[in-house]
Amino acid sequence: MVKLESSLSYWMGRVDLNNTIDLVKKYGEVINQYLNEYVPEAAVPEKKIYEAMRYSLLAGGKRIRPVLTLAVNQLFDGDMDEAIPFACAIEMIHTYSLIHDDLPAMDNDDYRRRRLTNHKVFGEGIAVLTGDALLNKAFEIMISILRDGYSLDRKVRVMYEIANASGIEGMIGGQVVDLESEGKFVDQETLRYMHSRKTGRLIVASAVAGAITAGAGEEDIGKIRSYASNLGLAFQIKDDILSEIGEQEKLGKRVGNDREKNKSTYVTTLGLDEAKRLLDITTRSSIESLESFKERAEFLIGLAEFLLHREN
Ligand code: GRG
Repeated sequence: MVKLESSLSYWMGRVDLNNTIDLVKKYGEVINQYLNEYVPEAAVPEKKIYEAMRYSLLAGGKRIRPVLTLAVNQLFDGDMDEAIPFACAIEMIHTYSLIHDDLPAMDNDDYRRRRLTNHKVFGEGIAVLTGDALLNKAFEIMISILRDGYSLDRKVRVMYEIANASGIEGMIGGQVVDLESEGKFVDQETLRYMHSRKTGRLIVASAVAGAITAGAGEEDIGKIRSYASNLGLAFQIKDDILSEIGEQEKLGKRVGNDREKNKSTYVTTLGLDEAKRLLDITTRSSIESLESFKERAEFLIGLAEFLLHREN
């Protein structure tokens, strides 16, 4: 366990990242097992859609969002079984967004998660339907557990968080701003607006889902919301840095795409050094929100640091 200290800078670099990585893997394995069961292979005339869903869903993403849900649930001593369906639903929504984002009508990418993109393998029609099917499945799963186990109120609240974060006030809204910004100079404020919706809101919903399923109080939910919103911003800044100077082999997708498409990113807007500085500040701010949880927050602190140093 790490020693307690109120100063944030004390925490940075003191969490054993190997422990963090081990736990990310463990949570990730649980998620993979459930995803595999939620979307099985099927010997039906429409088996292609199952195949296409599994192709992208089980392609080995980092599972950061569902891991956050489970980890926050555990921080508040929740029952992990109650959080798993929501964690899986979130990963399905995230995967649908990646499939649609890769389509020729959007980012037109050939590689994702170290594989050819969904439309490159199954064709654009099936890829559109695969995204739709994953989004639908996510809600089917959440609705199917409404009557099981603990409080209906809490579950409905989690569903609302997830639906709102994925919709026009969240991911889709941010994606629209992104599409409309192509080829234009975008200032830092607009970048923040866009990314807090496009990437940030689902990351916040993932963490908040963990807190609500565990029955956390409002003040604690607020702290988790603040942690995750800075974490989401840091995640995006890191993504922009990796898109510029990452290694394609490690990233599993092409590098330099954003610049070629004339997209404004934290790197093109601020420059690489300033983007790195902002990444550091934002990561520290995220960790700061966890201060009152003391050593119980060790994994979430490690996760923020893990994302700061990630190479994919
Ligand atoms: C099409 C409705 C719609 C939305 C698309 C999230 C998104 C909105 C597009 C993804 C484009 C992109 C590369 C965004 C940058 C941040 C991001 C979400 C990266 C991918 O998430 P990771 O790194 O991916 O968690 P893995 O594969 O590890 O799950």
